[in-house]
Amino acid sequence: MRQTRHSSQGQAGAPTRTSGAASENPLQGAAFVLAAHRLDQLPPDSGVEIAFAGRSNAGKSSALNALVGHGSLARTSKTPGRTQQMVVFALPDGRRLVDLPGYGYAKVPPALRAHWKQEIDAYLRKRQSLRGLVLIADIRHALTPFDRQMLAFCADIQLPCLVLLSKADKLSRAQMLTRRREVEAEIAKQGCQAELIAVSATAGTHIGDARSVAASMLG
Ligand SMILES: Nc1nc2c(ncn2[C@@H]2O[C@H](COP(=O)(O)OP(=O)(O)OP(=O)(O)O)[C@@H](O)[C@H]2O)c(=O)[nH]1
Ligand SMILES: [Mg+2]
Repeated sequence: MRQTRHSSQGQAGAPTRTSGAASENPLQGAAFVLAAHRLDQLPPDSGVEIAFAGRSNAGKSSALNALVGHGSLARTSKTPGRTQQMVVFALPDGRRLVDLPGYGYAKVPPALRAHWKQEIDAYLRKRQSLRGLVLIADIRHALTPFDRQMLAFCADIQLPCLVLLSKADKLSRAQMLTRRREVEAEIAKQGCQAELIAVSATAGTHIGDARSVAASMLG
């Protein structure tokens, strides 16, 4: 049974932070460590890490790259299902970022999908070094049942959560605000105290804000 954590994050919908112009990136210098197919292949469960989760093709790897300021660290692809392992990166001081496989991609064989559901579930429940979840959702689409489960899970164990609505460059400002409000309502419904930020990895919009929250999760 993992211990309960206390979130230091604000309410969903809290005013966006204004650290975009930060000249120093607190997540700078991340490097690839390993890619794991099973939990027991992950680095020892000590120190601290945050994980990136979300539907396949939501933009998890792109968001991770934008946050660490290294455009090609995690592999991205137009084809859903690119990240098929738990890919671990570490900052120079050893704090880790874990890119989880995307869920919900229909073309992934059922056995592999079941495997990842089980591994992600076990990872979230057992990993003591996990300090926060970055949940990435394409701003153009409704949250999936799995996204909602993730929010409920974070609420349940009081794991800090940062929801990034990705690909914000694909919507007008008015559409973006509407989607944001809808997602805020869903977050509140799950009882989750998550930060919510609409970002664009390609345009760099609000990446500095997201980076600050991610860095604060890592402590
Ligand atoms: N326009 C735009 N495209 C984006 C953005 N973020 C990601 N993409 C595109 O979305 C596609 C999927 O991005 P990935 O980062 O590979 O998505 P993922 O969630 O890691 O996908 P899987 O590993 O397959 O689960 C790629 O074609 C990216 O270039 C964004 O902010 N704006
Ligand atoms: Mg990926």
